[in-house]
Amino acid sequence: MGGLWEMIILKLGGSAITNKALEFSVNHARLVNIVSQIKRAGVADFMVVHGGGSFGHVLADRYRIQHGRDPEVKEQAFGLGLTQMAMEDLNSEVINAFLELEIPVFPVQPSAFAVLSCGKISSFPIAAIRGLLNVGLVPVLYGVPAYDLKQGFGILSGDAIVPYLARKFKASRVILVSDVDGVYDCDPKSNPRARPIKILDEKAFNRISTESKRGWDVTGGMGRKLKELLRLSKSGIRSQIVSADGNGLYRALKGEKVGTLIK
Ligand code: ATP
Ligand code: IP8
Repeated sequence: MGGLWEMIILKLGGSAITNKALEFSVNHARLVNIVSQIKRAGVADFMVVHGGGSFGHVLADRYRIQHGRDPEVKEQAFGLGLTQMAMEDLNSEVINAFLELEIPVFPVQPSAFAVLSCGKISSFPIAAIRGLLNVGLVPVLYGVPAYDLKQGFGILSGDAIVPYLARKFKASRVILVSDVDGVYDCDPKSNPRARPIKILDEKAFNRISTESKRGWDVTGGMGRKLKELLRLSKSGIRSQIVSADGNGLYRALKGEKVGTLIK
């Protein structure tokens, strides 16, 4: 790594890299567009976290994994493994897309070491991630089902991993890639008259709606994401939400104020 620490954390939203309306379907065009822009921008120090989209969320919802161990849910323990495997399938697709463009990524599976307590991170060692960065690799983490001290197991969202890593690695910036080109005053997918928000602070957040039609999102959707990012901005780390289509990610990586800035 260079002398000046310019760590960027990129979250590839499940809404961007999968086809939400189709179970277990990767949006290859978007994935390739995202990775090409990262390559073109020539970023040096960064790590990637991706979400679940139509892979993890569908199964987590089916087996109610986010609420913890529940004897009422048929074959729930079996569902835990299936959810993890679905996330590994999606992670393989993401890893391959980066390797094809000769970006030296390395998959890091958080359920192997993360411990939750009531769905929140209780322990998440970062020695291996730091080491991988130091030898020039780009760690790629992802949302997973994970062991939980209080409820047996739960879901560790990529949206919780992102601020955790951002604080630990004193990230300079966080960029989230989505299937929308930023935050609006309500879901632009259900309201064509939704108005874009350029800068989102606490006050603006309290005036917008983050209700979404996506029935099987188990980790809180846009509302939870924005709460996490507003909290992060209080620690001095700014984030930005940009579209996975077009060249918004490239422009954001180059420092342009595209999409929505959270501060
Ligand atoms: P995943 O959790 O699978 O990783 P993601 O991080 O890409 O997905 P979602 O949690 O699906 O993102 O949130 C993005 C979605 O939020 C958009 O597809 C949009 O429909 C919805 N949404 C709801 N309210 C708003 C809003 N006010 N502004 C913009 N998008 C919104
Ligand atoms: O999409 C959730 O991660 P997220 C992962 O980042 C699972 O919230 C397994 C549902």
